Amino acid sequence: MVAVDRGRYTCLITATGAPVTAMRARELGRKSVVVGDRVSLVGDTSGAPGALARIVRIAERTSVLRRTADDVEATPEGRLERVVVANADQLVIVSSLADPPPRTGFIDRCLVAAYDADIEPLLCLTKADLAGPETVLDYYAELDLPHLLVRPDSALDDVRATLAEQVSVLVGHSGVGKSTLVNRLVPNADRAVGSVSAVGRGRHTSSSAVALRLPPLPGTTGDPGWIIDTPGVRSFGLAHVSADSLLHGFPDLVEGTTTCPPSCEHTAAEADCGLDAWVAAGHADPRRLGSYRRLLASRAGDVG
Ligand SMILES: Nc1nc2c(ncn2[C@@H]2O[C@H](COP(=O)(O)OP(=O)(O)OP(=O)(O)O)[C@@H](O)[C@H]2O)c(=O)[nH]1
Ligand SMILES: [Mg+2]
Repeated sequence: MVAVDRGRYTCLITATGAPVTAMRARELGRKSVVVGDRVSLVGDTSGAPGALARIVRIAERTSVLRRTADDVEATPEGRLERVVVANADQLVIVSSLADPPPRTGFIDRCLVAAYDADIEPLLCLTKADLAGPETVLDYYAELDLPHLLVRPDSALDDVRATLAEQVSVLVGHSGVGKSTLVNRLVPNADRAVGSVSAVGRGRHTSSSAVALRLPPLPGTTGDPGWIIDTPGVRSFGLAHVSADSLLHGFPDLVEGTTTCPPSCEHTAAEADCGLDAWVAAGHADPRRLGSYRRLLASRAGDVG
């Protein structure tokens, strides 16, 4: 299933790639169908104008990317339906280097979500024509986090190679250039692109997730992969991730907890938390520890 609009699901037939419009069949019960789901269809699967098939089964998912709109409930965007994508292999965290500026706190949250969903994270830094990536890359220096740099005139060969044979989902703030990138990668994608001036006033150019098949790579017959464009988000709520699992988003800190006393919660209030010594010894960036502890605190309801 590649797109949904007001209860009408666009599905592509596996063998032919032909689009079919479908609705949920009653037998699905309360199960939601999300972009990326592999589904079984019955009824009129001709794809003719006006034809409507029914989704009767959702195949077991290899991954589920969840986002909880937990910490922005007071804003209109916070009440938006959470973004959920199924069967993605790669989480492409899109962050512009300027306009809007990068926010490592947001990227850290996406990393937690990726590790929690068992999806490989990839950092995609856009608008490299406006600012350099050094500050962001320095922050992630201790992490084995692959990254791509995108500028309006870059050839995108490295991007295409990284997306090949994968189902990749783009996530990021509004205005960072997700749809711009998708339009460059997929001719005829026709994703609406916004102006950055609208960002911050709660305007999102893309309003729903869409999966698109990437065009074949020149000179190869391999699977070029799929890319899923999603609407911009203000925050990446992690209420569904347990406090223990939060640490998985910080692989640079994990080893530092081996010297912690039993049942250490790793907060700043823990007198003997091993993470303080780990950072003091230069094994990890103190800003990463700060970010981890802010996440722990926001889960406990101390900080927004
Ligand atoms: N200078 C510069 N501008 C860019 C680049 N990529 C995108 N933009 C501009 O950034 C603005 C927002 O781009 P979009 O692609 O609509 O951003 P988006 O992430 O899809 O935003 P939402 O759909 O709201 O989540 C547009 O005006 C683009 O032209 C880039 O590499 N450099
Ligand atoms: Mg967009």
